[in-house]
Amino acid sequence: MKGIVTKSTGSWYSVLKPDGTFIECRLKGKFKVLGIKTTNPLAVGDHVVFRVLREEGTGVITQILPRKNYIIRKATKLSKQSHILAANLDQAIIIVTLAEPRTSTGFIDRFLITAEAYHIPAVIIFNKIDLYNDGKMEELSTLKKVYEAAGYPCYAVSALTGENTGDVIELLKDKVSLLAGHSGVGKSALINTLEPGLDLKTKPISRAHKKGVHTTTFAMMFRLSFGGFIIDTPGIKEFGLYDLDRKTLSERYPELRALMHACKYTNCTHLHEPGCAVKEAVENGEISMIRYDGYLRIMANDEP
Ligand SMILES: Nc1nc2c(ncn2[C@@H]2O[C@H](COP(=O)(O)OP(=O)(O)OP(=O)(O)O)[C@@H](O)[C@H]2O)c(=O)[nH]1
Ligand SMILES: [Mg+2]
Ligand SMILES: [Zn+2]
Repeated sequence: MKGIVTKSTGSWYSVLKPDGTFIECRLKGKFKVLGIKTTNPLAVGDHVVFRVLREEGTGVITQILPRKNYIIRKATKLSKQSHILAANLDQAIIIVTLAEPRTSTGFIDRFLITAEAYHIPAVIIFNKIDLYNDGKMEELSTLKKVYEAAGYPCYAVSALTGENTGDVIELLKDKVSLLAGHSGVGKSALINTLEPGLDLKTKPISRAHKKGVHTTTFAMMFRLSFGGFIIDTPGIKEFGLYDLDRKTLSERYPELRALMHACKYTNCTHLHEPGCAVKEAVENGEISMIRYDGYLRIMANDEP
């Protein structure tokens, strides 16, 4: 029988069967998928073949079907361990906030770079807008412009008041979407607002550290009543780039990619070469300084 992995905790996987019910399964033998070294051979969203053990009422996964795509990260920038967040996605959504816990543009960019590397459409949702003062609202409008110009749809919502969450329903409808972001940005709270029946656990951020307290502890996929699936994930602190290649990094920036053919040198790194169309576009404001600075920082040294 075929099914979809909706939850993975240690050695057990919840698998959604075609009839809409779930079965707890174990994995049979050792699986090496696509030769990627990861801490998890199977991820939420994986399509699998399983066999039912009648007596136990559980199942054994015997095969992982080919993945349409997947999104992977390193535990930290320096870590050798990598982790598949989810597989077979229609879109990857990063939830961020300019309130607490604040998300840096560096973190956003790393997420977007990874989504680009795996050709998964990425979206940014700014949450907790009910807490933004005038200064933060201005900052929001600047960042929205920056990322929309780069080609990423941006939403600004409040999971608390429900403001603009109707637009998010349109975004999610009939798609498989991943929600990722720092702990405490409101991933689970947003899902609860969109689908109140789920009643996912949420917790206030720590007053002392102004950070989330890692309430969600494993990734889980839910069916949305209005159509589609959503994957809630545990908060992540850092988004380490798996398989970073500086030679092709600029191809992971849509707005740089669009200009690179106009550079004088075909192997232009857009750092210091003469006749660089990217640098020119940064200088005349067509490419955002925030994005270009972030590109320089990753190129320079903060990755192994
Ligand atoms: N004011 C305000 N608070 C919010 C909003 N969204 C979420 N929160 C609060 O932020 C806290 C953290 O929300 P969670 O949904 O638990 O955050 P999470 O991203 O799922 O965190 P982890 O599961 O730890 O990764 C909770 O106290 C929420 O009530 C919002 O739009 N406005
Ligand atoms: Mg959560
Ligand atoms: Zn260039």
